[in-house]
Amino acid sequence: MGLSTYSSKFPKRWKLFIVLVGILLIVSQIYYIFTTPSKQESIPLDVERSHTSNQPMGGDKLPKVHDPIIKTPPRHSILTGFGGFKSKLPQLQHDFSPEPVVYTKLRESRRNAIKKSFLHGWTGYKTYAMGHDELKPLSNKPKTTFGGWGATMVDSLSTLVIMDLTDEFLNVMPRISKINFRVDQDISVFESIIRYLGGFISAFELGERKQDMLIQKAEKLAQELLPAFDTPSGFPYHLWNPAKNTSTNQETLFAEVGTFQLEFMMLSQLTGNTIYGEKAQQVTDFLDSMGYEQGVYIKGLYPTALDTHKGRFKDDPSNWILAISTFGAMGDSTFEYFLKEYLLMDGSVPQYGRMYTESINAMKKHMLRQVPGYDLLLLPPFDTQHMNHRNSMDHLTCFVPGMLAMGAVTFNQPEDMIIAKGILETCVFMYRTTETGLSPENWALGKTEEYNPVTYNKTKSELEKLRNWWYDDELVNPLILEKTERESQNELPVHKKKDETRVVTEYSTNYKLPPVKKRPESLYFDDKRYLLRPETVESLFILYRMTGDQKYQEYGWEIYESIEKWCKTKSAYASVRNVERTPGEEDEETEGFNQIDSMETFLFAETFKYLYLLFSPPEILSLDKFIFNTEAHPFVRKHWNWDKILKKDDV
Ligand code: DMJ
Repeated sequence: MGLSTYSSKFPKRWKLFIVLVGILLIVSQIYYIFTTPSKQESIPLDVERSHTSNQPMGGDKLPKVHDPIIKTPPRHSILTGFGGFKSKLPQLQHDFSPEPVVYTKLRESRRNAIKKSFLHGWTGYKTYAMGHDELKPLSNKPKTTFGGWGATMVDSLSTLVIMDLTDEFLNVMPRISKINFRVDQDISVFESIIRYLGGFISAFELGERKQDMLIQKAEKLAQELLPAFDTPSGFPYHLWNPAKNTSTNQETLFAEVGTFQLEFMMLSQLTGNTIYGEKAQQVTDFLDSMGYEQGVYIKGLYPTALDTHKGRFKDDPSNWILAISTFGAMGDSTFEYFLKEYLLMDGSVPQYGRMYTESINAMKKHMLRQVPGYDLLLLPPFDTQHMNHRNSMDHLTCFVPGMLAMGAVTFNQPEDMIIAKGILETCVFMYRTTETGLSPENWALGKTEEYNPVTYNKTKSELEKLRNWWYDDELVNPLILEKTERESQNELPVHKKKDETRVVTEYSTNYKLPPVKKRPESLYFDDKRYLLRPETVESLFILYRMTGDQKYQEYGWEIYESIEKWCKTKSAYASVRNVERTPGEEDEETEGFNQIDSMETFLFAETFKYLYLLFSPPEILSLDKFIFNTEAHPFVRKHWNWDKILKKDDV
């Protein structure tokens, strides 16, 4: 019997009833689809962009987001990362245990205090210098330092999102949309990339890709900068004039040729235009291929000064500074980007990991110095041509502990974690030992010795004592005792084993840091200014997130309190002239005492952000879900598709 015959036997009013029920079911289904919240763990990120020409290249396609931005509870916020992402690499963050309520209260009160400080500086900038690059925090005058495009405004964007300052974030959008990058000025390619380009990309992502204008601005800026890469070597010029399309000099620095790859790779992903990522890869390949003929004397330890036309490091035997390799000013962030590129690509490009480990192994072999009897490690510049070390270290080098700690876990190098902690103790010591509790810009230690894991952090008498068992027949070789302990540990499940990098989280509301040790005799300060720099708090944030050791939070809080005490001005925050100087009887305590009329944009982009994150719940901006560019702008980790950019099977 056919369906039609069957249905024709149905009475008319039943037919009508069935049709009505059908319509009701369809309508309720449609209503359900549009009103029920997504069951995915996080807000979908891969929203199709409204213009079709530049589709994102990421693999995971998800529906549009309809919720209002930012004000979503943390668990479902983009700040907890891309829900579908699980890295193939080892987990970086410590497994934090749940917090007791009293501790949460303390942590939150500190986090709020830091947000208030950020707002104090931000309000000053808005009041006196909105749209300019910087505010001079004593004279309340604007200052042009980076093209006049509003560097503080753009560098603050990702922090505004992270601190849940949605209105402030939205209020600056109209100004940002008006920025014109084609100026007749020499602008720094490096600074424009890390502060502006990184700022736009990160804000676009953290704003859940709702502000298309941000990615359009990023691309506009990158288009202005692309001609600066048209050099014989492919290394970008140090300075570039977008209006004249020229550069005035052909010299550049190691840090400047290796600190655009993350931003350019991300830009290619987000716009679909592969040119940026290709440029980035070309430069990395060129660096990778450089050897003795190009001025690299030790594999992995690249010197500082480069010639963009000749495509080699600068070489002049009479100028000792040229073959210097450093993890501080002028070298720093290229080493950082080797590791972070490896992480961004989730380990799929071994080249970056190899380049990173080559550099770190050479650094450990040649550059690292220890201070007898202290847990301090010094990482001074090294003359790769004459094989000798310098005595000084700058605050900029203090990003290294964070980098080394992440590398230690990524490449399973436990010793790197010990070194990270040692260098971080040095950086923190430079804060804790001064009158103001702020670190100098540069310090030197006359008496150091080569880093030696066997004798590191041991005094002469401790070393002597360690051998006492030799001469006492009653005593047993400590290694035999240790072995017995190790054997008993082996019976424990893996996650309970004692391990340098993972300790049980302890939460105390009354944590007492040990008093600072006496200064080593040979310590002196080359440059006593504190310029509001972030590197030490950056490493404290990373080390805290990786170890769960509360000591790092307490160090950070001390630093924050010193910034509040000595850097705050009526309108914002100022750099400090001399970290050793506090008002004496002879000093009139006038406003601006010991302060410099300068507030760099990284105070907003980095220093306050890292301090805030140090006291945020650990799932916010987890190291396993985000990569921070060198200016602390977070980029989302996910399974991007790199094939189109790299166009090769094995790099
Ligand atoms: C920042 O602009 C970046 O971190 C850069 O890599 C070097 N240092 C400054 C802040 O000190």
